[in-house]
Amino acid sequence: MAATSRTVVISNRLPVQRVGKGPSARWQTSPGGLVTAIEPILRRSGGAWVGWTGVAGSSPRPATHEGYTVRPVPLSSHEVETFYHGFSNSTLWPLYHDAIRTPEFHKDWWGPYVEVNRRFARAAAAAARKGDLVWVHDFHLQLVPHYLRELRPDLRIGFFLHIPFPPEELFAWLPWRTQILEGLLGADLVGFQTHAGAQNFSRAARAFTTADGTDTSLEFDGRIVAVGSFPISIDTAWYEKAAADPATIRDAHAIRSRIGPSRKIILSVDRLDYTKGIDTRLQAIGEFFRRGRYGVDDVVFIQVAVPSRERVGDYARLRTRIEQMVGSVNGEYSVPGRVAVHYFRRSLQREELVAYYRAADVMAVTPLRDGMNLVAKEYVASRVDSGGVLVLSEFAGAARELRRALLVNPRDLEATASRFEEALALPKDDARHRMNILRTVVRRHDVFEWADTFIGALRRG
Ligand code: ADQ
Repeated sequence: MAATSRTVVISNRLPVQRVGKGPSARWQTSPGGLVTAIEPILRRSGGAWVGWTGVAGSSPRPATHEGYTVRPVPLSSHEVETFYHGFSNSTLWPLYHDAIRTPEFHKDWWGPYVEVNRRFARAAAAAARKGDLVWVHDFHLQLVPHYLRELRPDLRIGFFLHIPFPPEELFAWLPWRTQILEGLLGADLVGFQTHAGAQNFSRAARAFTTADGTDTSLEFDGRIVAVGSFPISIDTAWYEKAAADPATIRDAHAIRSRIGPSRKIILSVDRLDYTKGIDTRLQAIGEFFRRGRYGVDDVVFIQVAVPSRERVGDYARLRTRIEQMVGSVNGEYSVPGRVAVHYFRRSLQREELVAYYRAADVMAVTPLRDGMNLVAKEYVASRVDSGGVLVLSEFAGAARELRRALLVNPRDLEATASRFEEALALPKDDARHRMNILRTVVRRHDVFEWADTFIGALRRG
């Protein structure tokens, strides 16, 4: 195995869970997009994955799993509060998503953010061999490139941001804006979901640091930092296979017959997060039924939402608000035996999700702001029958690639309700044509191509 070809991946959460106790304890891969894409690279070339287990307190020793080293980084319960729920989820997350919620700026969250980033950098420095490629992921770890370069100038360091990078005027709010930018500029390659994200970053770097250059190449501290867009994707072949499985087709039929075979289904699937626009979408659904072109005998709206970050106040309030709104739309429009909105607050198995995707006539993916949004791509990949219509927010990164979806401004409730009507009435040929074009995009650009392109660009420099 060539020493230069190894990769060290750093993400806030490890892609594995510790199962069992005592001597029989072992690591088990948790299913997810990132690990699906990156594990094959690590398996092929060896390397390490550095991250937190998700449990506060001391962490297990590094161990070998699937041909690479799993290196846990411990977080204390105070750091979980300040670094994770605080600075990551209550400062950076809202700020980077157009300040949909007001970001909180607290000095006593910043210190732990710095300290945890330094710890991740030290763990990565210990895991990496001379000449390894290092790939740092996401907003929790934006200082890692800088600290890692201090410790290990021999490494090639890449950074990928999964969420949007905000426009300069918004980013300027951050009291620690220069430190964050200098943290990122420690990398050789900084990648974003969209061209706009890359451009926003380069502009902010020129405005708030000594970096100089173009939107794709910055000179900083005597080095060149490449900047680019690398839209993430999904394991398209897995979704196609699952969607074509007779058991999935049976499950999709079962969902339809339970709903009422003559009724059309509008479906949404989201993490329960204010960026996903679930409450705004419910308002649009209310408007849709109010207009009366379609009633509950014709259409049902299904919202599947998996709870997340419930320790953060905004999320707990959002959940209450959504549940009140579901009640309100149903109170207004449901009739005996015909509910306007089905709301499932739970996580579904991936195979179950695919059955819902296959059952849905219209998929409503209407986040207020989203780095990419993989649900949109999963829906398209699952429509091996070329059926279904995707209604997609202009403010999801996915809208840059999935241009033949019915695009919508989710804050325009009238326009969103009209898009739902249009989607339901779209002539079959037009719908199939659009879906086939979307399918070509997700087949050509899957998550493996994404990872190879990023690693290739990092290696080339
Ligand atoms: P998220 O905002 O978490 O991540 P998103 O792209 O919306 O990511 O994907 C969510 C994933 O969770 C999808 O794979 C989906 O199938 C799954 N999921 C959602 N609801 C579920 C449910 N009820 N049950 C089971 N699974 C469910 C961030 C950024 C995104 C970016 C991704 C990847 O915010 O913009 O696309 O990272 O870079």
